[in-house]
Amino acid sequence: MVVFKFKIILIGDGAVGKTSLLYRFCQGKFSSNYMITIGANFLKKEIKINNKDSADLIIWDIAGQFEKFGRFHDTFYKNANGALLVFDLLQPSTFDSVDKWHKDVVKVLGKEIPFILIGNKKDLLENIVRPIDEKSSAEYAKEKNSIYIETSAKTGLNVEEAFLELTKRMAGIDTKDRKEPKKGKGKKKGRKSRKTLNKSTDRCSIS
Ligand SMILES: Nc1nc2c(ncn2[C@@H]2O[C@H](COP(=O)(O)OP(=O)(O)O)[C@@H](O)[C@H]2O)c(=O)[nH]1
Ligand SMILES: [Mg+2]
Repeated sequence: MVVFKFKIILIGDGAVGKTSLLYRFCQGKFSSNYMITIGANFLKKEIKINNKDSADLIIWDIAGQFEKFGRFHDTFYKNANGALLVFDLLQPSTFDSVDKWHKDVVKVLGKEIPFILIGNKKDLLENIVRPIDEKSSAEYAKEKNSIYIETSAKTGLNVEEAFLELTKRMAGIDTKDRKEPKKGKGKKKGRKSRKTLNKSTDRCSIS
């Protein structure tokens, strides 16, 4: 029985739906009002990986004014274990930025971290021709040893799945080289000693 602790960062251009994905994952809701993230919000959420393991996730959401590349990114990325790299399925320029975001993380952290490529706002794709070829997104993800998932923060489609898939990858679960967190570094906690996260300790600072 393992309780992992992971920091996840939500990255991608402005208005692709990062805050909405977080809001959906955290509260199961969607708001169509444009939400500008002020500062860097984060929330904690416990997720069950399987009937044996779970993870305490701390998910960081980058602020609108810092979505442009700059020095602040160092603080935001620090100690991140994984990332959801989000683009808007209707805005090709946001897909063009994906590689810049990927490179920025690798440059700042000095290493690759697990990430999932997210094409968001799938609900808006009905009855229109896709502006971004699905194959290009899947190929980009595969090239980087990752996977591609299409989500909708509005309907909730694949949102939990995306976080779960990332968590499994960070934990090395379902892969041959499963990484057990090291003992004595506060990363592995027994069920008994672990403080259970509940609504009052969850922090969801989005309004
Ligand atoms: N239809 C639709 N709109 C979305 C979706 N996700 C986000 N939005 C809208 O897109 C806009 C930008 O979303 P936001 O979460 O603030 O993007 P962020 O800047 O990346 O954090 C808001 O008006 C959201 O309501 C989605 O899955 N479907
Ligand atoms: Mg935001």
